Parts: sequence; structure tokens; C-alpha cells
Amino acid sequence: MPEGVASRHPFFRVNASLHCGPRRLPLDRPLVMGIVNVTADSFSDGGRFHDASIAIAHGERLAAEGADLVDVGGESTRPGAAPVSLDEELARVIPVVKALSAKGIAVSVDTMKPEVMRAASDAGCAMLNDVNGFRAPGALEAAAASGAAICAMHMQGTPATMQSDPRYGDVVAEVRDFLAARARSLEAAGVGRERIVLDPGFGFGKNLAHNVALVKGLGAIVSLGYPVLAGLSRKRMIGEITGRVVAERTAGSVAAALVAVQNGAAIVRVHDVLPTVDALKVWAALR
Ligand code: 7PJ
Repeated sequence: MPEGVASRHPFFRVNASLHCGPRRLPLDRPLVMGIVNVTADSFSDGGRFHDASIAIAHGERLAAEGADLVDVGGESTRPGAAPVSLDEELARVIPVVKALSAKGIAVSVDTMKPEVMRAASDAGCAMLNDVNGFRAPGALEAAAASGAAICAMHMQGTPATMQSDPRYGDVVAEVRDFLAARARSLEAAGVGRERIVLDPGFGFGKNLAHNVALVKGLGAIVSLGYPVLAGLSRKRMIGEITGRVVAERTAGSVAAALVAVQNGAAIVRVHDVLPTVDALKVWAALR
């Protein structure tokens, strides 16, 4: 990333870093998180990465394409998806975390289950990423016991019900206040603020108007003072705006990632790492 990005951007800060156990991820430029699904029914990968060795190869490829970290998930949060048992989720995720971490790749684990958080920490993960915001009993304690970075996301409702008529008074203020409260709870549980990342949770109990308001109003969440992660890649809102099916949402997703970064996102969570990395290089050089 060219010099000067940090000094001319509302969030990127010279010398700032995200603490992920012994590792530090720089926060003076936008970071790219690549998505590795180890589920049987994830809507955009069709279960192709169910096999651990395929997921490991996919994670290595995303790292080679320039991902700063890869997010490994074994539980689909698609509306109406079948719940995954603890044993099944552990069996899917932990071998992938171990293998990718052993190759020096920073691995995030997308889970709502405290037992998976603990096993993933033991396996060397760099980040725990919970779409439920560490609200399950024992999740705050598991976050505190880990040295990993902690990404807390906002979700209204549960994955099974969240897309049936979500409602807000002021979506930006409600999401901001929820995330501020989760950060306070994490810190009270013993998670240092240099480990905390916040995420508005695009598409999790939000309709298109809510998602658009959150992208435009991202600055209100950025101003809480924590790095903000934005996950817009291939989501329904990209389909609603472009009229494209999941497999044709790369360009729309790259555009969304750029706008999120422009509005202060520190990390973008994406399927299409290579085009996103290139787009961010051009963004940084031309802005
Ligand atoms: C997100 C996530 C997101 C974070 C998923 C999908 C659905 N974790 N896990 N933020 N989305 N932190 O990738 O479409 O937006 S699963």
C-alpha cells in the first residue's frame, strides 16, 4: 500500500495494529479476509470445500492471492440452514485451522459455539469471529481465555428467522449501540481493546434499505474507535442491486468492498480475494 494512505484516511493509522495472539496485523492499510467454507450447504460454494484437504488448499490459494487472513467456517448461517452439531463443526473446522496455521497463515474461525472457540484457540487461530456477537453462554469467557483477535458482529434475530421482516427505528444508531455494548462486555470480560473488531453484520436481520443505510452510515460505527469489518461479498443485497445470481456477483462485491473501505472499514471479508486486492491497490494509489 503506498505511503500516505494512513495520513489521508479517517481510520487507517500509522503504527496501529490488531493483536492476534503473538501475531500483529497492520491497521495502516485495509486488510482482506478470504472466506473458506467447510460446510455441506453454504449457498455460494455448494459444499465443494466440505473435504478438509480441499478447504486447506482453498485457504492456501486465498493467502497466495493476498488475503491477510482466511475465515474458516463450518456452520452455515444461511436463513433456514440445518444446525450443525458441535462434534460435526469441530470435525470440519479444527483440522483446517491446524493445517493453515501451521503454514503461517492467519486463520479466523467463524463460529457461535464457545467449545469451538476454545478448540480453535488451542489449534492456533488468529481470530475468533462470531456472527452472534459472543452472546452464547460461555462465549465471552472463551474469547477472554483466547489470545486471538475477537470480531463481534451484530445480528437481529437468529439465522433461522432473521430475514422475515426485520425492523429498526434507526438502524445505524441501533447497530452502533449494540456493538458499543458488546465491546464493553468483551472488555469487562478481559479482552483488551487492541484485540477487538466490530462488524455491523450486513444481511443478518437487515433488508436492502437497512444494508444501504449501514454502508452509508459506517462512519458512525468506525467512530467507536475499533477496527470495523465489513462482509458484503456475494450477499443478497449485491444480487438485489445488480440482478445477478451468486456466481455473477464478483464485480458488485468488489465495488461494495471499495465503498466500505472508503467509509472506514479496516477489514473486508470476501470470496474473491484477487480482484479485491487489486481493486484496493488501485483505490489506494488513486484516492
Ligand atoms: C459474515 C460473517 C459477515 C462476519 C458470514 C456470508 C454469510 N462474519 N460470516 N461478517 N457473514 N464477521 O458469508 O454470506 O458479514 S456467513
